[in-house]
Amino acid sequence: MSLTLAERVRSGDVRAIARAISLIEDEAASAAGLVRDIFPHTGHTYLVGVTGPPGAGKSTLVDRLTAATRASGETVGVICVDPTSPFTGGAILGDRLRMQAHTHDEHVFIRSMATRGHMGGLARATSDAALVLDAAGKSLVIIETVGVGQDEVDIVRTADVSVVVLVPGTGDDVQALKAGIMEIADIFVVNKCDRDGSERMVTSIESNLALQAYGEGEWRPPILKTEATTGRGVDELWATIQQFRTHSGNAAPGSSRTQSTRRLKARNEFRLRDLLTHRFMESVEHELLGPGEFDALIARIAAREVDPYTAASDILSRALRPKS
Ligand SMILES: Nc1nc2c(ncn2[C@@H]2O[C@H](COP(=O)(O)OP(=O)(O)OP(=O)(O)O)[C@@H](O)[C@H]2O)c(=O)[nH]1
Ligand SMILES: [Mg+2]
Repeated sequence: MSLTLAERVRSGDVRAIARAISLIEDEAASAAGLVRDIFPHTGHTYLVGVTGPPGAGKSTLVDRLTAATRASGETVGVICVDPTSPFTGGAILGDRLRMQAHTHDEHVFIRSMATRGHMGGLARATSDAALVLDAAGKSLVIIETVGVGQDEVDIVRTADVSVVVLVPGTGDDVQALKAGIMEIADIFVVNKCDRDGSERMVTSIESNLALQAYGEGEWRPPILKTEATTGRGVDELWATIQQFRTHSGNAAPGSSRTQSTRRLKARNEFRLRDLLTHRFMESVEHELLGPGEFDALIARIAAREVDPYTAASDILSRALRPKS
């Protein structure tokens, strides 16, 4: 009897994992069934989100971090999220090359994913891909994203630990990232500390943190310095991730325990809300409304023939009307 894709994923079959993630990426109809089949076997992976501005050295750092985690016996899945570029067509050759160190390690699975389809599609796809790696038995999954949009913030926010990578000499970055990313960082990394200005960057992050109030026993994001190209500081980063895990998982009663519970709730709430919104909009556009009707409605709003509130109410009442 031949095994199902879900069963092959669970056995850790590399080609099955790749195939499963492709189905998810393509939003194939069979992806929902796959997630349904593997879901009961997930929930064992620790999810590490790594984000930061373009070129900060995230991939180099993730590569080094992977080596460090392997040395302590973790099996690792890496997902690099590539904001689809019209110039490269989303190919992420650079990351592939930088991560070649692990190509012969059967306990490391590396995959890049690109934005496709609707808004929010990326966060949905990466969280499903992480489920696949979870079901395949990876003890650690690292997701690398460029911290630019809401999608990226969503991805990192729902990870078990969020690592924000910044580099010296780009004080503007703190400003640019502050909106979403600064608040969700559990650990700050100032990479490229071989360059001038890394202390200034640390100070700049510290003054940002000083504006926030941390309660008794609450985790205050540490700021680490790394040089990903040589691996300097990477063991400390791995140790800090483990400290955070211990802190949020089983430390003193009270705030700490609730922190990981809150993360988990946030992740599942995000999943459900996101999926429901996506499904609802799909059925509105493709089932409830006739061909072209959605666009026509948008044009009518532009022409001030109808206001957006009335348009939305009309759609909603049509969607909720019992079928006769
Ligand atoms: N000097 C120095 N260069 C570094 C360091 N870490 C990474 N780099 C270099 O910075 C460049 C970008 O590194 P990547 O790892 O691709 O950076 P990234 O953040 O993954 O880039 P994107 O995914 O394209 O946003 C490469 O040329 C790296 O060799 C470091 O610690 N010091
Ligand atoms: Mg990268």
